[in-house]
Amino acid sequence: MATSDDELQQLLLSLGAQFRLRLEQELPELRALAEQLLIAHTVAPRQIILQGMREQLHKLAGSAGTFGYASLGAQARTLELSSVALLSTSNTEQLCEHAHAIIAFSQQDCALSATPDSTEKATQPSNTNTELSRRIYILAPDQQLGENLQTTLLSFGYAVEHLRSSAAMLEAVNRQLPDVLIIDSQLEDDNPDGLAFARELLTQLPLPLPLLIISEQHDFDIRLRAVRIGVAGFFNKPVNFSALESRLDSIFAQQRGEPFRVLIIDDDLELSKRYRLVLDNAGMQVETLSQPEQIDRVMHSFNPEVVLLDVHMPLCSGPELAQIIRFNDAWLRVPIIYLSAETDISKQIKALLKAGDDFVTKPISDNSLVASVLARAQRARLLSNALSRDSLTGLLKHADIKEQVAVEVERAARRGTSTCVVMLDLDNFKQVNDRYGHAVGDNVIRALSNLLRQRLRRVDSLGRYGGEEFTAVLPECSLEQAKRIIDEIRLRFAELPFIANETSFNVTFSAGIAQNSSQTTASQLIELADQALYAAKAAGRNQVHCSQP
Ligand code: GH3
Ligand code: MG
Ligand code: MG
Repeated sequence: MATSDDELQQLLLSLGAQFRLRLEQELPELRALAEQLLIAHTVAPRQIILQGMREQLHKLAGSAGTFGYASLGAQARTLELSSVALLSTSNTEQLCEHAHAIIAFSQQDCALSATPDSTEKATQPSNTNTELSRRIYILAPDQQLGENLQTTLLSFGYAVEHLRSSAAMLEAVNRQLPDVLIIDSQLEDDNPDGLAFARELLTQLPLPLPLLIISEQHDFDIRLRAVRIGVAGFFNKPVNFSALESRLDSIFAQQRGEPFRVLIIDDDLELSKRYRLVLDNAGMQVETLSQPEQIDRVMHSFNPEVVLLDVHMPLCSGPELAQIIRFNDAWLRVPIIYLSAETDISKQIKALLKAGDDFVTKPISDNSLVASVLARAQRARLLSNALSRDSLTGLLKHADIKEQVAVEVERAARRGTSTCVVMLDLDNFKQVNDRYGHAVGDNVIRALSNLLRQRLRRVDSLGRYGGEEFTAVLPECSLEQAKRIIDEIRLRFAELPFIANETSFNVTFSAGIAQNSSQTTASQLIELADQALYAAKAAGRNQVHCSQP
């Protein structure tokens, strides 16, 4: 794959930025674990919490250094070791001390800890946005447009500031970095060229930020200029707010991404170890396999999104193994990249014709390996998401969330942990559609799914169960915790203003929660949660009920 140095540099930069976003999500998760540890009074839950901490810290320790967070990585390593050391202790004082150390660690400023040179850091703007809302700055001279866009995006759970001049934008960016910039191509400044300002601004930022342009102009030239600055979206006026919000959503979906799962099959153990290290460092999750006959087991248990396959192996060749993989319909979509010292083009083509999608010639530089795998993995995930995710909300579809509930219920049964299932339904939603139209109703559905996504943890799964009905499964979560989280989301949602026909209105939802016991099956749990939801509706709506175990 031909990738220029500049592109690679960009890629590595954007990986760095993605890593920072990951930190912004993971540090609060660590903090939450530490808070749980402070209130856990018996051995078993303490051990589960410490294990969870250990896993998260281990990942951080392994990857932070590569992305320029050396000191953070070192601190994570120390804390990881003390988490392990405390696994068998019952000394409450030590555990409290550890929890407080983790809380202090989780509160550090991600943007600041990134720069190795401490004198440089002080002059850089910091992003202290540790709350979960994404921050958006809009630069648009038009007061009405700015306000309307602001209100709409607020209702989707974003933190939004509307600014009317480039000076105000610079001031805001220096105060706190946003997650996304939206800039009008025509300003009312001394220099009215919004794109020129945007380009200049992007070069000054300490990390690459996604940029959307809104514009009165329709010509090819302006769009070409926008592409050349690297914008993530271009919207003509009158701006279609819902299209713009969808774009934001897909930008954040990419950033939220779980690490890509990559399987390396090579009989050269040294080489696969090295590849593994490189891909690990780029934030991917890697498994290696040196015995081709184990392919089925690994494909099943690891479920890779990309397979890197050596061509010459003693027992069977790469193309043969690729064909065996393709025998299974479930794995037809997994991209297979051959890794080989073979430079004979005709042999490469033969291998590709048998099965497989791409060829990478050994030796390959670390950067090109990361770039090749990343490009394939991103495409594969987009495709797979397009098939299993609901197009309006991006959440799992009915069948997929049901399957996820089953997976979590089984896992909880094995581990003896508590899992909660939540059923959630918008109140009197028919009226919303009747009064304001179906399109506005769609926006409400999307706003709720956004809010749920932002408020729930990364380990929680969320699906659109039906039209205006959602299902969430919260692993390792007690009934009380689930009730508290969902109630908090309920209150926030009820406060969100929606606008239609120049008026503002609010919508509420009701929810039912059920907790697993040792015998409950996934479908029983969904049924129990549904009954609790029904009780919440019957009791007057806008409330959360728990199924009584
Ligand atoms: P309740 O409080 O009892 O849940 O009242 P409700 O009006 O919400 O309940 P009902 O189930 O009778 O109506 C659900 C409505 O949701 C009916 C349907 O038109 C609407 N709906 C379902 N899917 C969608 C969708 O994708 N978009 C929009 N805009 N509306 C939808
Ligand atoms: Mg309803
Ligand atoms: Mg309904």
